[in-house]
Amino acid sequence: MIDLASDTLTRPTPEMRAAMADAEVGDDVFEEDPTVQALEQQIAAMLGKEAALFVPSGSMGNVIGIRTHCGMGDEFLAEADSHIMRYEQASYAQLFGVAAQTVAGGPGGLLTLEQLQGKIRPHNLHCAQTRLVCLENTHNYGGGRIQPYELVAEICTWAADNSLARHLDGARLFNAVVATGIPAAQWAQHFDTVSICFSKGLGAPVGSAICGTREAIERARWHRKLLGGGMRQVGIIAAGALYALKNHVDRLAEDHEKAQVLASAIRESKGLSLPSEQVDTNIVFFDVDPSLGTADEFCARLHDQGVRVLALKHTAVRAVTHLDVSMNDIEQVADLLRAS
Ligand code: TLP
Repeated sequence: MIDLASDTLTRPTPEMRAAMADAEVGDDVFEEDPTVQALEQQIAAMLGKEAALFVPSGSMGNVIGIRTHCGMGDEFLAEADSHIMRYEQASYAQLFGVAAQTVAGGPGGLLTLEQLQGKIRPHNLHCAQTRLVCLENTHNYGGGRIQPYELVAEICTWAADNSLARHLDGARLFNAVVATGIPAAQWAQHFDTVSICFSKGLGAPVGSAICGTREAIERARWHRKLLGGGMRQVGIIAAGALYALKNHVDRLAEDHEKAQVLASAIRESKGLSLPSEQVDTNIVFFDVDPSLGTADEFCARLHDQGVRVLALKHTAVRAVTHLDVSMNDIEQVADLLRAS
């Protein structure tokens, strides 16, 4: 099976496994795991932040990020198709009594400043209080699109001028870094907290980090413990993430090349089309013409031919490239798509 369901599927390479097997460990709830500390220092330095906290998942990183800035009765602004809005069970509401005000972005999940302006609720006892803006970069449901740097800077400046905190779901920030050449710290400087996933394109088996000021991360540590995310000799998995940061960032460019090969095949096919002509990183969403059946039926046929992709919308399919698929695999998938 050539598996393009997600970049979360990657398995640790032999070198990564060796780094994990050799990891020095300690009890991380006591803050005594040297490998976790090395990972936290490394990711904080790469993002130009004072501190970082290792968390089990991107979803936990996001809900902790939201909780760091919002309490009961507060609300945050987020794009309607962001991962936080679509795929995290409204955890901010279930767990912390925080509300969300969604704003429908344009193609690629792109938000503009004009769409956000006017959304901050007045300081009035009838209203939830708007405290935070969340952005996602790259935007998963938007097809891995990069939120343009100038726009991100403009939105965050506006948010700061209006006393709103900024949280970035940077699950795939390094894809944006590699694709644009804009360093991670430059993107991150506009945000109070940034959550980064090691278990997506970077290829580690488990883990994310939330990064910010020392003070924000101290609060985040309390919220992580509350959620049951305080882990013990977790250096054994942090070592995989540390290995990924040192060895798997630049290679994301290869995943982007593979996505371009898929995009070209889709452009040449009769029954498939790209909703937005642009494919920026490692995620390719494509529409399936009704003459080929539903997206589910199309995926089932590809599955029979040895390829897994996901029907994430009724008429659209997502393919994600990653380090466990070779260019040869991708050429095979491209042939199947081209003939569709
Ligand atoms: N995304 C997964 C699925 O949940 C859809 C995937 O296969 O793409 N932020 C973004 C932008 C994400 O894409 C994801 C996971 C998360 C956060 C959550 O990360 P985890 O799965 O570690 O909780």
